[in-house]
Amino acid sequence: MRTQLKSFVCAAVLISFLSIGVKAAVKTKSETVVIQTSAICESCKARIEKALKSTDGVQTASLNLSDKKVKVKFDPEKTSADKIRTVISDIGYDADNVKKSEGGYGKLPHCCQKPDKADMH
Ligand SMILES: [Cu+2]
Repeated sequence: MRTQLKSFVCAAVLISFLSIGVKAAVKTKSETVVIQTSAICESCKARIEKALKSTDGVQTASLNLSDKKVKVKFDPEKTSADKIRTVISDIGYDADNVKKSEGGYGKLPHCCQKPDKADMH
């Protein structure tokens, strides 16, 4: 009788641990990354946020113009911080150590083009 009770308690504890584990797994399907961009103005902000929000796996994206950092919440099963940097680079902005793509940069309005220091000579 005692052994039965013991194993019942063990099973109950195990089951509750398992369900906590499952809940935790569901919760961690969201990661946040903060990326330094080369945005300049409101329309840069809108352009970057729009491109990110239409990227599969991105949940939220908000760019702060005072430090030009974009905070992105994403599902790590669908996308990654590296892919997100590539999206930003493709539309013409630097993203951390990923340099802007020339193609994307050329399509930006002039006021939104921020030349590299090396290009200014
Ligand atoms: Cu701009």
